[in-house]
Amino acid sequence: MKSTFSALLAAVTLALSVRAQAPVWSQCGGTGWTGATTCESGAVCTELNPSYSQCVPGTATVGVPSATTSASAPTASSTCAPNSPPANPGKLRFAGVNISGFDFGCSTDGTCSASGAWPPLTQYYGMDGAGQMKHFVEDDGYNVFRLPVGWQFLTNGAANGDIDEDNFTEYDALVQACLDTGASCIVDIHNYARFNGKIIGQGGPTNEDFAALWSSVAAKYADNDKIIFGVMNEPHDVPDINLWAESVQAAVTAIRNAGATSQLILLPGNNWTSAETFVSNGSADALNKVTNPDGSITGLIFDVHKYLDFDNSGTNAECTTNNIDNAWAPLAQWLRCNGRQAFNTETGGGNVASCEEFMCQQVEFQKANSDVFLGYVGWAAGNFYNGYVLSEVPTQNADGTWTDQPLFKTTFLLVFEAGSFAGFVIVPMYYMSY
Ligand SMILES: *[C@@H]1O[C@H](CO)[C@@H](O)[C@H](O)[C@H]1NC(C)=O
Ligand SMILES: *[C@@H]1O[C@H](CO)[C@@H](O)[C@H](O)[C@H]1NC(C)=O
Ligand SMILES: *[C@@H]1O[C@H](CO)[C@@H](O)[C@H](O)[C@H]1NC(C)=O
Ligand SMILES: CC(=O)N[C@H]1CO[C@H](CO)[C@@H](O)[C@@H]1O
Repeated sequence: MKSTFSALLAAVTLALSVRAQAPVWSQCGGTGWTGATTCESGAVCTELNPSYSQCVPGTATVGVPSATTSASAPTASSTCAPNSPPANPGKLRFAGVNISGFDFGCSTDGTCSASGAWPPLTQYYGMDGAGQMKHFVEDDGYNVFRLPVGWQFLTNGAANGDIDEDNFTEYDALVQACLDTGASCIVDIHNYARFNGKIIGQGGPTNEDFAALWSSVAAKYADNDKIIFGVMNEPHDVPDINLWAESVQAAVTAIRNAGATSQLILLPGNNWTSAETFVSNGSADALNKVTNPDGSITGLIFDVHKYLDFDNSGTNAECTTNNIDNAWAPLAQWLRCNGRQAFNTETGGGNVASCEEFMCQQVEFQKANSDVFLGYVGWAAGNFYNGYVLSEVPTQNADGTWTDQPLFKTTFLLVFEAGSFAGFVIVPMYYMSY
């Protein structure tokens, strides 16, 4: 009887352990984790931080419970090392918001209608983007703004690098207002890898045209180390990723040769710069070959976007994911293995509870992996009206003070603040839940 029971127990245990094999890249341990703690063949459960262990590709002993794997780096037989985040990640280098307006009228085929651009500056009859940025820095402690603008606006419609000085003066007023706050300022060409429907270097403007644009723009800001050059917003449906990498290379070379030798440059991949498919889509390998003129990769940072709604479109109020398992964890692994870093320059959600929860988890994960993630920039403030689903536009009160949108005030801000977890008193539970 006893032996029969033992055999049965063994069989049950075996069945459980077989069923408990987690697929590669999925969670396999961490604070409060009750799911599978062993990984399927070819992956090893690796502790990324005390609250999150993950199945990482590797040939180390399969089936070691995360509890005994400890915080040490994965065994030498895994595909790369080191692959664990720093023990004391500190805080993210950047956090901030997009200040939208000069990009209005730009559609996803790279057509930017002249009548659409609307400077988010009161002197040009827009909203008070300068005041918003000042508030975000002085009252909230944010330190980066992304300033989207259409190529057509800068050149007054020309598909080359001939800057229209009158139009540039308007855009530069926003850049200078940003710089005046002491923050870093991302100059973002918001053209989806295109100009009026045609793809740069693949039927549209040549790489030389694109380089000329960046040469002109970079020359304006070559002496300012607070400027970050965002090569292109959200390339998508680009047929040849390797040709696109050549276009990006042309921009990088132009920026550096214009005298902007030390600033950060953001390199965008295909599929709307999706963080989720940056590696699988081939963007990572293609853009990993882009270098500075001296052959180094100093200051070359991958640009990735990720929204939290069900279709990653950033058009729905409700959030359905923290993007950790599908996007941030595998991307962190790839970046670490390849000695690279990325910057999440667009993310966001509605000002609702689901977004506060998931955004908090996403940003906390990024912070725990701040060796490979520079930070995040929320979408969006600037010229949006309050009814806009992802509005992070603060409201100015009668006494001149500002009131932030809920998501921006709670989730973004509290997570950004230095190592302290005090903020989670106000947003409880989220930290522990992944
Ligand atoms: C350039 O600026 C002028 C003046 O604001 C504006 O009328 C024009 O539409 C701009 N050009 C483009 C292509 O946006
Ligand atoms: C990458 O995504 C684009 C769509 O943006 C698609 O056309 C292309 O086939 C994808 N490439 C790979 C390797 O998945
Ligand atoms: C683009 O990325 C999204 C997730 O961000 C993914 O669902 C979709 O399949 C990707 N498309 C391609 C063509 O890779
Ligand atoms: C997700 C999102 O808010 N996308 C916006 C990007 O910017 C354009 C304007 O350039 C908006 O129309 C989109 O809604």
